[in-house]
Amino acid sequence: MTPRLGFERLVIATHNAGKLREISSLLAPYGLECMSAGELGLPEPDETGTTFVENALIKARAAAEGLGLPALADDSGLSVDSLGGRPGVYTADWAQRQWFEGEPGRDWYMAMGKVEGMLQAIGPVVDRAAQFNCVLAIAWPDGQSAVYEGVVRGSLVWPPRGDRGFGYDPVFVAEGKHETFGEMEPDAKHAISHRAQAFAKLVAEQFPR
Ligand code: ITT
Repeated sequence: MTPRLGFERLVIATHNAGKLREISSLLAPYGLECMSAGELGLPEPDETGTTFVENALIKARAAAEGLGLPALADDSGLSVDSLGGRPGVYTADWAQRQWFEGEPGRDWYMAMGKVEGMLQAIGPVVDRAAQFNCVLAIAWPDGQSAVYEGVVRGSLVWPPRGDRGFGYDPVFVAEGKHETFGEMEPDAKHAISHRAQAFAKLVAEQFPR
């Protein structure tokens, strides 16, 4: 049987501020006390897996074991059909680590440009279909775990549009939409995103009515 979260403290095992914002807002109605691995000073584990599931479990388990509390991790990424699914699990790695006004971060504009450059190198007419995947993993200090997956299909636009969201949001338009994730209201993204879909499965199992 899948273990369940009680009304307890939950560590959100991410160091990505954009993800933390979205996960905190998705979790807000469920009455858990949430803390992030970043604010608790937990180091980032090496993401040595080759799948979203493996990496999500690595992050959730490292936090649950390190802090003795249940932990929720997110491993996600952008997979572009014409690039054979790249960058996929390596999505974050395609953005160089940089310092922005004294804060560590990544250069997302450069990463979006790299994807676009590879698409344009294929030729003037190229399939721009892509998807975001998200795996949410919960790990408990006793070694139990559960995983939930979500996908949203769409296509890539250039140049980037919108300064809401994070990461590759400004170049991704979900199927049936016209605005990029970077232009959408946060609630509109939450209604359809890969993370929201994984979260809906988590809620169905962890917080059944
Ligand atoms: P943590 O491991 O600390 O959670 P990370 O940024 O390293 O943070 P990932 O390894 O899962 O996380 O990398 C996923 C990358 O995919 C992330 O950095 C974003 O650039 C991108 N990504 C995932 N979900 C996204 C979304 O909703 N919108 C835009 N980009 C997204």
